[in-house]
Amino acid sequence: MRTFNVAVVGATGAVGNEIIRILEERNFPVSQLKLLASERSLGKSLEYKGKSIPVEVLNEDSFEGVQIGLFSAGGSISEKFAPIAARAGCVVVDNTSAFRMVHDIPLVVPEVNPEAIGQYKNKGIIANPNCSTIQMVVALKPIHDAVRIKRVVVSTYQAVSGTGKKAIDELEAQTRALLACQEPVVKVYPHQIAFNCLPQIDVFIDNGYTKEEMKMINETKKIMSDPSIAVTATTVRVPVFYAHSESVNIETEKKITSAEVRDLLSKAPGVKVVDDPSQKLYPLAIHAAGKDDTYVGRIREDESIANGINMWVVSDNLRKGAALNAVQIAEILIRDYL
Ligand code: 25A
Ligand code: L14
Repeated sequence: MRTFNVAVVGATGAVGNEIIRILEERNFPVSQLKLLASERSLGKSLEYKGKSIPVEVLNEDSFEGVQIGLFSAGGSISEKFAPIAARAGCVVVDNTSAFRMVHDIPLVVPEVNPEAIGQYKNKGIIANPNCSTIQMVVALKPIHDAVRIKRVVVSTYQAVSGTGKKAIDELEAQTRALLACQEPVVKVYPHQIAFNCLPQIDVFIDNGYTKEEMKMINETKKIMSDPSIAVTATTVRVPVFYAHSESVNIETEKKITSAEVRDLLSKAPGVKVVDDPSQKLYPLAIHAAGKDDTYVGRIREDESIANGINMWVVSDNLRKGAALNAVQIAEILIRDYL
């Protein structure tokens, strides 16, 4: 079997750690695994397939002889180092927002637009979408193909792990402090996250939306190759560690019943329908955490309009929302192109 030299950039972060686990679980054909992070991680080692691999400091020579680079060390690191890696002949799958809306860089969810991967040849870079967008389009695609989606109204309930390790630590520390009647320390988020909901993810822009909301709007159109789909989003941080939940309201061109949606989604790749109100069964973040699928439930017709559907969509934001999607892209890349 052919094997590949793979670099993980941001290996010590929340997403990087998950990438290493998923390469291992899926038996990705790795010949040499290179773990890259900043000077802060120098001296650390991480486990891969029972072996301890030292973390190296990312620099301009890190990509010699590397065929695939999986990046999640933040947008500014990708802006600088992804083109350097590409010039060294390494194909980059980038988890940050740096290149997602660049017209000749493909933005890929394998269940939705795997054919776009071939466009990696333009710049040597493939962008991985935002976590909230990925799980939503996995559920939307089969419905769009069947009855064309005209408009989507989505509200998210996002876990803190999306922000990285420091946010996971902050939710834990604030929860402990408050339960011990102490003052919570607020550092990562603009307000206390423990026992609270924050209707702000990323920064605000001039139109009153946040950048996270605009990512969902713009990325959905690009991945579905349909700029005519109207999307509006409200993204909310909730005190959950792992897995994002979303309330998704859809207006379709042709009528579709909730039974038909249930049937379509139960056959869709990457989706599991969990939808039995009589048994109080619906997707939950605590069940989706650590899993690969996108779970859909609470499927019902929107009785306020002629052709509408409501559903509840849950997936692990570090897995399908980031690391797993990136590794799935790399699997198609080596199977069809490298
Ligand atoms: O800039 P963005 O795009 O908004 O991204 C912001 C953050 O989102 C996460 C990731 O956080 C990123 O930093 N992220 C990225 N893509 C994501 C996605 N698709 C995503 N989250 C969800 N979905 P993270 O904490 O999970 O990962 C950070 C990793 O990046 C490495 N890194 C940072 N600067 C680097 C670098 N690598 C190379 N060169 C650089 N200049 C970082 O390694 C980590 O692997 P590290 O060595 O800097 O950190 C190791 C440990 O130290 C902690 N830490 C981080 N910053 C500080 C710190 N400790 C002290 N002071 C700091 N300033 C980390 O928590 C880690 O445990
Ligand atoms: O655009 O803080 O991929 O939950 C994903 C995680 C943006 C921030 C991205 C979070 C990031 C988001």
